[in-house]
This record gives sequence, structure tokens and C-alpha cells, in this order.
Amino acid sequence: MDCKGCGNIKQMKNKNKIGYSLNLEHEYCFFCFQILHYNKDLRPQNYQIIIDNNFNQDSILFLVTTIENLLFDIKLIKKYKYLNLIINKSDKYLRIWNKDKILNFINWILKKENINIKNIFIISCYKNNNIDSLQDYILKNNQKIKYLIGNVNMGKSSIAHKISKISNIQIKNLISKYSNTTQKSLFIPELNLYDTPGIKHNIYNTNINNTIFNHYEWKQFVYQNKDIKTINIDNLFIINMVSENTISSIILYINKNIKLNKINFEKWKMKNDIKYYNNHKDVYNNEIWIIVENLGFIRLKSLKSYEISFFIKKEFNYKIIKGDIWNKK
Ligand SMILES: Nc1nc2c(ncn2[C@@H]2O[C@H](COP(=O)(O)OP(=O)(O)O)[C@@H](O)[C@H]2O)c(=O)[nH]1
Ligand SMILES: [Mg+2]
Ligand SMILES: [Zn+2]
Repeated sequence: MDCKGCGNIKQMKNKNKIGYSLNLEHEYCFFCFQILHYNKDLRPQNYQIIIDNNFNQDSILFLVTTIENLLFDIKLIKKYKYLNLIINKSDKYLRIWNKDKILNFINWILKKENINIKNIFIISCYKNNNIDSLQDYILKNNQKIKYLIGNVNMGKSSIAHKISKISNIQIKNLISKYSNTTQKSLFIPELNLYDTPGIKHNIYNTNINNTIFNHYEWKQFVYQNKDIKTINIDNLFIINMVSENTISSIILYINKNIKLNKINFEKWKMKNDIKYYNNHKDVYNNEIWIIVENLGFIRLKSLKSYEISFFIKKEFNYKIIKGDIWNKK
């Protein structure tokens, strides 16, 4: 029998292997039970995840991502012909950005990349935003098999739960802040819907406390002054901006609880082991935005040209976009 939380086959033989259960009659394996009731991840380190990407021709795919991660999913999006896009966790930024801005940004990316998307759902499982329109679409297509796919931790299992709950269906799939909680595709027959383990894995270095990426609302932090400023974002991203004799600003849209410090750049470089970082250095004349996967947005503005250098932890991908991303045509 499969564990209802992760999808692994339950076994009583080996404590150090996935699926370990004290009793085969239990709904959850030992590891899912620990996550569910004690929020503890005791899973063995080296386990294999079964990625199922043999989607039937007739099935409907929903790619689940977030606004800060969309740019890094382009390859994945291009791989599948007819895709629906779910931008989840909108609760994180709806207080600082409106939906039109977000939709404009998404449409600009899709147009630039020549991608055709059937439907775009901007939703929040936490705040129930737009969940009903997603539910309508899922119920309307009840005969077809549907899959929630995408990166780990984007909220696929949370969406499966939300849709089930409002449709009065009880499911047991586990939602958690840990990566790779769903390990085998779990089927919800009433909805004809699969919750899948996701496609990209282990993006997080275990040293990085990934809870900072998930739950918290974002806030806008503004650093504005002349000359030089260096901001350290929790030792994940350290940016230095030099704009001689001009007022310039660094604006961060990021988890409101993240550790932020103004520091001395040279001292930081001397003290830290920069082999764990990628380095970027350039001069710009106009506004730029640095989008960091799983982290947020960094916006730089100045009236004259300015120089930036930043160090970013190797496990984070980033992209630089010139100009104001909300007003792209
Ligand atoms: N802020 C926020 N966090 C969410 C939302 N939906 C899911 N999460 C969190 O994202 C993390 C991963 O969720 P999960 O459903 O397990 O993602 P999966 O790996 O794609 O199945 C969990 O900590 C969830 O609580 C949402 O709408 N807003
Ligand atoms: Mg999951
Ligand atoms: Zn389990």
C-alpha cells in the first residue's frame, strides 16, 4: 500500500529507507507522520524521486510557479505544447503590486519568448484568491486527466488540497515547507487530477533555511542615498551600488522577515569565502531589475550611470532585465 502523504510504498523492514512504517495499516509512512505532526524532516538523505512526465496526449497540464520564478521555468514551459499557467502565492505581493502589473509582466515574458498559454490563473492558496475560477476550469474538464506540474515547493499539493476541499473531497497528500514532500504522483479520482512530485528538484542547498521563501508576505525596502551603498541579504545576495554624486536607490521586494544589513563591501569580501558565490559586475545607465529565483526582486534606479557588483550564492539563479518590468510592452 502507498503512503497517502508522499506516495511511496510503505515498508516495515528498513528504518533508513523511504516508506518506512511502524504499521502497514497506517495511512502515512513514519516520515510523513513526523512532518505532519511534528514538522520534522527525518527522511533519509539519498532517496530517489519518481518523476512521471509521460503525460497523455489528451491530458491537461497546469504548470505551477510563482511570479519570481516564472522566468526560470521558460524551458519547461516550452517543452509542453498546451499548458495552463498557475501563478501561486499571490498573497505575498498583492499588497505592494496590483494584478494588472503582474499580468502585464507575465504577458510580456510570454510574448518575448513566443509562448502560447491557454489560461493564466493568478492565485493564492493562503488567501483563497481566484481559487474558484481554477476550480470551475477543473470541474468543467472533468473527463480529462489533469496534472499539476512544476518545480518543488511551488504549492502543487496545496492547490490539490484547496480544490478538493472546496469540492468537498477529502485528500491526504502532504503539504510542507520541505522540498520533495510529494515523491510519487498522487491521483485524486473525483477530480481526475494528479498531484505530481514536480520536475525540477533539490534546488535548495540544505544549508539554506528554505522556510524563508515560502510563507511570508513581501515588503518593499528602499535604500536611497548618494555615492556608495552595500546591502547584504542574509548572506545569499550582497549588492554594492556606486553612483557618484547622484542620488540612487536600491529597492527590494522580498520576504518581510529576511535579514537585511547595510555593510562595508570590501570588509565583507575579505571575511567571506567567495567560492560559494557567483560574481557579477557592470555599469548601467538606466533602471534595471535583478530577478532572483526563489528569493525576489531587486530594482536599481539612478539619474546618471552607476556601477554595480554583486555576489550571489551559487545555488540561486538570476536574470537582469533592463527597464521597469511593470511597464514592458
Ligand atoms: N505564501 C504562500 N505560501 C504557499 C501558498 N501555497 C503553498 N504555500 C507554501 O509553499 C510550501 C510548499 O507547498 P507544497 O504544496 O508542499 O508545494 P509542492 O512541493 O509544489 O507540492 C508550503 O510551505 C506551503 O505552505 C500560497 O498561496 N501562499
Ligand atoms: Mg507536493
Ligand atoms: Zn509518506
